[in-house]
Amino acid sequence: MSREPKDLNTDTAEQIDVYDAAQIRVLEGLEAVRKRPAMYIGSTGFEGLHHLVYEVVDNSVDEALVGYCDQVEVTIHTDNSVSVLDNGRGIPVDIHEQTGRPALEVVMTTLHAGGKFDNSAYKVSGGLHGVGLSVVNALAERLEVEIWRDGKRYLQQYERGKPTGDLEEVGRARKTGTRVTFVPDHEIFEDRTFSLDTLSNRLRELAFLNKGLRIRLADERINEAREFYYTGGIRSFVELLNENKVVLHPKPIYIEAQRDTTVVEVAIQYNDGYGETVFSFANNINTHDGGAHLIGFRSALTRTINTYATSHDLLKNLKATLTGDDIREGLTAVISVKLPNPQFEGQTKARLNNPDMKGLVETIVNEKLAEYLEENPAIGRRIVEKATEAARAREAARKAKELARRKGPLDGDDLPGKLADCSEKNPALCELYIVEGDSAGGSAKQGRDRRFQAILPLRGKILNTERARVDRMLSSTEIRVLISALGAGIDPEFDIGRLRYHRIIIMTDADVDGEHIRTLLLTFFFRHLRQVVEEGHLYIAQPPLYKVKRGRAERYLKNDRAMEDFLLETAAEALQVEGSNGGTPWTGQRLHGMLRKLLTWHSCLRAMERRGRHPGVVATLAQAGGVPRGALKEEGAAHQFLARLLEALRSQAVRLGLAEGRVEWDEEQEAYRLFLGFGPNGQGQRSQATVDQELVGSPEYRELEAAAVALNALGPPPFRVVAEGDIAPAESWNDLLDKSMALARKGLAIQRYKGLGEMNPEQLWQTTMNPESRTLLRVRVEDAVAAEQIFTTLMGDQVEPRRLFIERHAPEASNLDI
Ligand code: 0RA
Repeated sequence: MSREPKDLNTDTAEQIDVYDAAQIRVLEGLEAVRKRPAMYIGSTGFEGLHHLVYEVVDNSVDEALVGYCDQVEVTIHTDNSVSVLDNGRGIPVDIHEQTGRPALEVVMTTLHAGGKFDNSAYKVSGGLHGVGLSVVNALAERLEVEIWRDGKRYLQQYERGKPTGDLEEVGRARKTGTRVTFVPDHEIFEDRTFSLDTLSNRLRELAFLNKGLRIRLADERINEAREFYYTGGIRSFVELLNENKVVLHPKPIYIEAQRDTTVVEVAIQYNDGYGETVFSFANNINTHDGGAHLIGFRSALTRTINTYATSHDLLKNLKATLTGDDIREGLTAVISVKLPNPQFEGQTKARLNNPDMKGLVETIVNEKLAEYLEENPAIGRRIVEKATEAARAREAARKAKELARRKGPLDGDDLPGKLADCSEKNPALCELYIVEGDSAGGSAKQGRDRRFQAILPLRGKILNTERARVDRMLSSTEIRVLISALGAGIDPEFDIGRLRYHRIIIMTDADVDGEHIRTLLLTFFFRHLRQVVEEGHLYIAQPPLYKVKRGRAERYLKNDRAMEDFLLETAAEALQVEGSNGGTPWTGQRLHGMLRKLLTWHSCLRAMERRGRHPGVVATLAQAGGVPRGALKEEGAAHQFLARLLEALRSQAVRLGLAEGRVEWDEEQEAYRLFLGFGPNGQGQRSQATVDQELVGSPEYRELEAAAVALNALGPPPFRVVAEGDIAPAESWNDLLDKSMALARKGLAIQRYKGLGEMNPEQLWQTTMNPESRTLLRVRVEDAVAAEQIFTTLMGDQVEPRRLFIERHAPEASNLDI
């Protein structure tokens, strides 16, 4: 790579003109992104929010694809910000001739700034991927880029896409790399809570697809870290998909070939089940709807295995040849292609449409798979045997279905007696509640709006369909009733166009049995009516978790978070907080804001304590006016800072013991740090703490400091919490929060619901069925890999992994959310 120094002379009139013009275009570009964010990131909901992270990570992965980066670290901070750090070459910082601005700034502020600043060998066009860092920047209320390059460390900050200052050189550097930290804009994203599991799944997928790339993910909110690193690449992916299944051959079949700049990779491993699990990717993007590469793969698989079977005379007692369906029974495979200029098509841009990819994949798989089978005849024979069994079973299933049809139709012409149907006939307006048990079914029937809500009570546990072929499945009455109520038939005659309800809502109790039934139903939909899930028709009802009563007034609260909000509101209405400085007491809205800040204070402090920080020191630091600017940059300033902090800590000496401290140079962070030691306290314990750049620069510390500034308005403790007829003194901020919450709970009767049966029809309607007031969870297949595993583990026939899974997830089992 050439890195010739650029001419820094920008003060000619001509250049300023060009710069101004370019700058205006830039701002217009990013304005467009802020006006219509969904056009660039798909949505401003959950998916769009996470897309921001993927976009940043993709840039680091591009750097890995060209061989300059082998580590990426993603961190979710406590304030909803995320940072992505890589050890690539660092985004270039030299001056861009056309604009006279540093390359970094051009990359961050120009839509599709490709070309010279493009490190990607496999550029993605079309779709939502590869929209660039500038889109993330436009949608971030704050974004910071840190670059290590050419022995120097650089920093620049932005707000809503606009630089708040120039790119600055801030120190020396021995390494190279880039770190992007951003806070999604609350004006754009309503809910900014990142999901660790969702990010995990995508990052794990990326680690599989780019073997040798080490991806770490840390969640500072719960102090958890994960690492994804697979030297086996997609082979390891297939092994994971088959984990806990009985496989027909111990190692996946692996094919890899490169033609010009196009790379094709395929990993295949059969298990003894009946399903087919195939994931396809193009340039690291999951092509959910397949496309040319998948078609090429399938056709090569069918052809090669038939050729092999015929030439080795393995189809003796079979009348016809093996069909594609036969050959894909029990197949687990991952196909990954990397090509220049991929074309993505279809509604969700999830199908690869480059026509030559079919032929290319087909040729490669034909050749290499045939070779593999010749060299591994035992495996070849085992695969053919399995497909032959499938062919026979398919014939038996066809007969069973005919029989079942004679027992009663499956297509909804003749509706089952247990179904309480609705009067509306337009499926788009109709809802079907699948309810556990006859008694809850009875309440639901009375409580519903019969115009558009139908109720289907199911008795007890339905059949586990994870390991059932169609013939056995159809021998279960409950399953037949369900299929016929839905009206769309079942594979291979399934027709989503005939689905009678566009909202299918699973409503079960929040106990262990309810969860089991819900999982069985999800298994059935996931394995046999996948399209219903994919098209967003499946939902889970959310009955409330709490009922709160005060006198005769009742409220329902859906979860713990809602409970917390409710208690805050109640406290703000009923209480009055007095400071020691005799100012106006806090009440109403003002008190509400203050209590929120107390909660923030409390939770940030706990988060930092979990990460090994000294809570007493951190609290004192934030309370005593925070960290002066540059206090760790210069030795003299660091000593003054230390003296001030020690002074503040001395007033806490009783609790902490006598403090002493020193200033040290922190090589790693290239800044000074304070080291503090505490002599024996009241209980004779000693302790120590450091205050360093990492601490004071962390988002949760900043949040803590902001909370402290607001809370300092309370004046020094003690405070008084005054309720009707009650006065409680509070000795500290934490004590104030505890006492306020305790007083808010007084006079409330809080009931935690266990089952739907505890509600009468009117309550069930109000809380769970009325479209105006209910919440539904939509079931998504987005996370197909995790779902695959959860179903295999929970529903498959190996007992030990299931026991482990349940043990591992027991604490969260009340909220199993697939
Ligand atoms: C353009 C050119 C070069 C590197 C990068 C972009 C780059 C971008 C990102 C984004 C996140 N991490 C990144 N790492 C690198 C190559 C510059 C050179 O010639 O050294």
